Amino acid sequence: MSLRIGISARLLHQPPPGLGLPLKRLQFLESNMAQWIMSHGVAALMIPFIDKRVVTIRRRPPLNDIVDNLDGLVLQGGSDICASTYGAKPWREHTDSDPIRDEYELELLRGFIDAGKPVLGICRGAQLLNVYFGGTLVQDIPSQWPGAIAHQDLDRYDRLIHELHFVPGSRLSDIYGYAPQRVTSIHHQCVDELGQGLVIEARSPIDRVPEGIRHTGHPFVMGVQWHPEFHLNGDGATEDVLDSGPLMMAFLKAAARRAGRVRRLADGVALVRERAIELGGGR
Ligand SMILES: [Mn+2]
Repeated sequence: MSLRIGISARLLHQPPPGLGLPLKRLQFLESNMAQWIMSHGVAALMIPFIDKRVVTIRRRPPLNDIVDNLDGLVLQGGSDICASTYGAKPWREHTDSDPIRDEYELELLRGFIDAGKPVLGICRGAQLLNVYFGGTLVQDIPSQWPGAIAHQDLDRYDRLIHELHFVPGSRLSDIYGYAPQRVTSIHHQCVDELGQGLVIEARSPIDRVPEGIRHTGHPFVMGVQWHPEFHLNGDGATEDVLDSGPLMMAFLKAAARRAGRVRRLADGVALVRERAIELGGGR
């Protein structure tokens, strides 16, 4: 059976008029994300959000059941993380943040990290990883990071591209080498104080804005600030950008390794038999 990769949902609590579902909450998966994962021959499955405050939902599967059925987690990008989620005051009165999604994704993260399964956070997902491990965020790069280059342009969207350098000795440099790369940039927040056990893997070279983080105590817990899934549009919008394939392959290799370990443990009898054959010098 192919690997199964869970993806956290983007939440739309109040869909705009015209979508045909007024007053209904939507959860969605951005198409490029599904294509990026499934083009590697594995299944991508969105893990829906369940509102614990809705009393009519009497039973929901425990988190462990969901995690047991999946081999890894990808966190989609999206709205800002609430400043209160990491104990900060919001940088302005009205922010594009969603405490419900924070709570939902932090719970998923806990499940996958506790189970030792690989996690890949994209954009907001990278920031959420930092917050999960106790880190903080720069809430608005343009107003709070002197000398910062443009990391977001609402008109150009995924056509905004900047340079990327990998940190010496990083896992990303193992995957990609040290040549300067070009990546999409659609964010106005970034990692500030690093969470416990995390290291910076990549930076935007001109302003030193962190663009990749990794946890050193887990086989594969990584966050990238760019959008690898938008590097495959094939429409000429994102030419000469970093190849997204090797990053997905590294993530999936970690997922396969973790899944293999579990299978061997579950199938102890077969393992013992294999060892007996080896010891007996049968082969
Ligand atoms: Mn950027």
